[in-house]
Amino acid sequence: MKSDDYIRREEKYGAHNYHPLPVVLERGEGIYVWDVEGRRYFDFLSAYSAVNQGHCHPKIVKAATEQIQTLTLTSRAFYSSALGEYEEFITNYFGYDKVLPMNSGAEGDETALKLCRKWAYTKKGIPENEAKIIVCDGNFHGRTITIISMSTDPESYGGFGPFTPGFVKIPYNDVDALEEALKDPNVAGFLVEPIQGEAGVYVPDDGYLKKSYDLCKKHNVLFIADEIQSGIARTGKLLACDHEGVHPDILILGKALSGGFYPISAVLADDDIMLCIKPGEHGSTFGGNPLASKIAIAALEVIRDEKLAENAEKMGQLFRSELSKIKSDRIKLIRGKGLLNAIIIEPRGNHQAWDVCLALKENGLIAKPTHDHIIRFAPPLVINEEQIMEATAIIRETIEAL
Ligand code: IF1
Repeated sequence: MKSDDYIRREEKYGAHNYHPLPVVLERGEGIYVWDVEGRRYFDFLSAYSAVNQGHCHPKIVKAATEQIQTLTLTSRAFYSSALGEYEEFITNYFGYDKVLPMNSGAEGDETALKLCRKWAYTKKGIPENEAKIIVCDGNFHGRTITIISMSTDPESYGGFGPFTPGFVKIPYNDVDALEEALKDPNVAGFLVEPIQGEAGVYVPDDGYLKKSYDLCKKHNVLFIADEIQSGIARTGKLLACDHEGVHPDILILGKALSGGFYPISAVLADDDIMLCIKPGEHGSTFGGNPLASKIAIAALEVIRDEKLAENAEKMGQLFRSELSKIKSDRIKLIRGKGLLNAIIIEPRGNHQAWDVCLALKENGLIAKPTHDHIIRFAPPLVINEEQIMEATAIIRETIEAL
């Protein structure tokens, strides 16, 4: 079978909820993936930052293989020998009392919302069913009904109503708007992405997170950070909040928590918040299973042992400085932090970000447009200097040839 055959088969039997770039991948190693014709590509998406550790990292493969032959799932009806080890490891790693393990990122966000509401009624004293959570315009937290109820993107929420109430939407990167919204005594939490991914790698002003955190403290409101995409070394620190010394009240992790092996998400908080949820009030069949526990430990060890945050910082600076040398009026702006970057394309005729991504693919680098005019560049964090130079040369030649 050729690429076209694989594509036609997916079109025929799969729901049409995606519009993938026409490349059919079958193998990955480190920063590279190979298609079914054997062509190699630089992976500049990293599965939306889920494979920060690089594809099929041998240490994670080893941990997963050992555990998959031993015990994969017990359910939470019983204890397992692996879960406690993982819970101790991850809480020490991020500096929280407790963790609540889930699977997808959306479940992590849902868990954080439920935890925040429970805290509002049992600790803050907000009247039952009155709690509000502040969210930001342009947010992306996943695809469930409650999460799209927070969305301001018609593509995400359109046609899927009725929606979950209890959210207040304010502009992102706007401390004054937050201060105003916090005047409502029924506000329980502020949910924010430290860098907005889907919005187009939108980096807020320096100080935004710290000022927001301080305002939340002043009003006894929980600061909830969705670090599913920005966390786990992607932006040059372990967490994007670390750039401003902010320790969120509730931290949501996903994606690279598994190194791309398996859907693993986690919500971290201290006891006064986490213990608001009692036995039987929340959970999932797969969350915290032995396989996930061992994979997540290995994935986080790789981040630490290979100093991937430091590498993301260094390689990110090199990447942006190389991109800034491109002589083309088609690039309007380069922005990002660490190895979470984007370029804003000046559209010309029918040539949009999508066409640039098609041309990049032909030249051996795959990346994904977000909106019509933005291309996100987020390679695995194991990338080295030589590979950055090679990849930026591809990007330069592609864009200069347009
Ligand atoms: C898709 C974007 C990335 C996320 C944050 C929660 C979730 C995500 C900050 C939900 C998921 C994804 C999912 C992916 C596209 C994608 C994405 F383009 F939409 F914005 F990464 F940049 N919080 N992000 O970014 O996690 O339930 O998917 O595990 O195909 O929808 P999930």
